[in-house]
Amino acid sequence: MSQIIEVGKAVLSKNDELAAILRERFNKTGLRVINIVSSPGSGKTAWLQRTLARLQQQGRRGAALVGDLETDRDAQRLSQSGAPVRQIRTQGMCHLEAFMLEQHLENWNLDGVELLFLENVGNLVCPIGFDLGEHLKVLLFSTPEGEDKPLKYPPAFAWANVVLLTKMDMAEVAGFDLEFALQNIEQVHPGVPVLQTSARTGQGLDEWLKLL
Ligand SMILES: Nc1nc2c(ncn2[C@@H]2O[C@H](COP(=O)(O)OP(=O)(O)OP(=O)(O)O)[C@@H](O)[C@H]2O)c(=O)[nH]1
Ligand SMILES: [Mg+2]
Repeated sequence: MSQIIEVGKAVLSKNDELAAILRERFNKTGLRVINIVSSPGSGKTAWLQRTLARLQQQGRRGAALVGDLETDRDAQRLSQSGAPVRQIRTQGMCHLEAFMLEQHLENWNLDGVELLFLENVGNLVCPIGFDLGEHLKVLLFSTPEGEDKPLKYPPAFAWANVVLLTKMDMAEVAGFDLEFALQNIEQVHPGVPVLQTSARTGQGLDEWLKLL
């Protein structure tokens, strides 16, 4: 049993070492990196499509690296913005790790890119333990998932620097109790900023871009 814990620690510290190297590299080039985590289907790709399109309009440059177990469907969606995009296929792994970033950043010219978005694998548990050298940790939580998710998955909410409540356009039809959800987030992570957003209507996009 103790050996299993030691192996786990070793894997994590190896990841942390590489993440620290990546962060230093990002800092040297001025690239700001944003790690986006949520359960599957909370709207990470839809929100990034909106974000990348708006950045393009403003003459700012964003790029995205997106992780899924299989397919390049999300990379195809994100590429429609005209931004540089790469897909990571994790082949069964439920999170991104620093070594995957290192591999996929190789020979990728990101000159002039200001913001690199990492869309993590859809999962509220696994990605939390793996530093990717990011500067900002963002957790998405969609209204149809239910108000109790912060209470059931506290590490994910405690991890985040900012929480985005997504699919606000569906709140009413989902019977979403906004006040209760906000209370639960506050209970798990007091003071964390929460943005109310919708990729469908664009709600919250200005606030989000200001924050970035
Ligand atoms: N009504 C509504 N639907 C949305 C919104 N954002 C995303 N969706 C829909 O929700 C579904 C999942 O959205 P995605 O953007 O693929 O979610 P994701 O988090 O990237 O999913 P994975 O990458 O599979 O984890 C799609 O059918 C989207 O069209 C929103 O703000 N409002
Ligand atoms: Mg996605």
